[in-house]
Amino acid sequence: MFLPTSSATTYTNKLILRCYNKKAHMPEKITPEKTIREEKLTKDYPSINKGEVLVPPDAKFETLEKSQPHQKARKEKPRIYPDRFPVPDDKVSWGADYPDYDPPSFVAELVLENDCIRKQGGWADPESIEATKEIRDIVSYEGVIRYDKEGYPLNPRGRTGIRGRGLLGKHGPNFAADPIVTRVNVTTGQLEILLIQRSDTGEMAIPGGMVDYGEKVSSTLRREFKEEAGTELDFGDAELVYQGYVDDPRNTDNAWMETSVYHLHLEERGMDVFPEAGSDAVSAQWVVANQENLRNLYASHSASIGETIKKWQEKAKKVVRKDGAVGIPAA
Ligand code: RP5
Repeated sequence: MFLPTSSATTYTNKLILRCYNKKAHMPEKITPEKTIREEKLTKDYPSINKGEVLVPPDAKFETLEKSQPHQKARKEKPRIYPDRFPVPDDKVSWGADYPDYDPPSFVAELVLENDCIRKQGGWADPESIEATKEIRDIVSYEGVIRYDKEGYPLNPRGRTGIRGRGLLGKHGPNFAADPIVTRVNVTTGQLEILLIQRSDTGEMAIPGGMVDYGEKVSSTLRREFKEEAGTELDFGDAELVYQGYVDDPRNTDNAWMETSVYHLHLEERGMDVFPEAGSDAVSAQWVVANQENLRNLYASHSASIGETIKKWQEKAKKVVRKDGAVGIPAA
């Protein structure tokens, strides 16, 4: 059927086709078909006292709690960012009066070059917020988004000391997916996590990445894991651990990272996974889940892994000791 359209409508339609499809895109949830299976370890599990447990059952990870103020997003930054305007603890919240607040505005050249209206296949929103709102809705896992006087979305965890989008392509939330893949090493009896070393900051991190517009989370998890850790895995059985804000050093007042963290426990199968660093990683390796290794990971990744271990312990009825050993809670 032919429907006549005005040239203005045709132009808008072209933009929508080139950029997004006008729908608000939030990555959907995976529904696992199977539940976690029992470990078939060849060795006996040690009995572990409460005080020796790496992640106690009542552990709380502030950065994963909605409306908790961020830390890294106002204290760290990529090298190309201007210095962040100081944001003291009591001024993080948008509700706190801060009349002197005058942060620099910064949008990376790479972001502007990838404006999806100007470039076929560009992954960034147009710089104009009005043009962005024409082509897609802005939605967040953190709830209703607040906007500033010029119509730009405001970071749900408060001030960051920088306006603009920085290195992030989208106004508001930029969606990522983080695959946390674990195994129990059958030789050592320790819980291990597959981590990469990021090439941008040099920090150890979960091998996650950005969800392409309209892409299924399971596809992102698979694609990113392959790209960064060199291994093909099926995430159909992965369990959702967390969905929301990431305290990422690239975040600004108007653009921030949000992620879907999924956990896939490989049991003994993990012993056949030999990671190889992909394009965005310096290295990819199995790392023992001990206190030292999990302390200073990229962005909120220490908290995401902590929450994962907490949930896994509950489900598997096991506990992880501070040195990574998997055992049974002492009576
Ligand atoms: C973090 O940035 C997310 O948790 C995810 O791991 C990562 C995605 O960004 P790139 O790795 O694609 O730079 O906020």
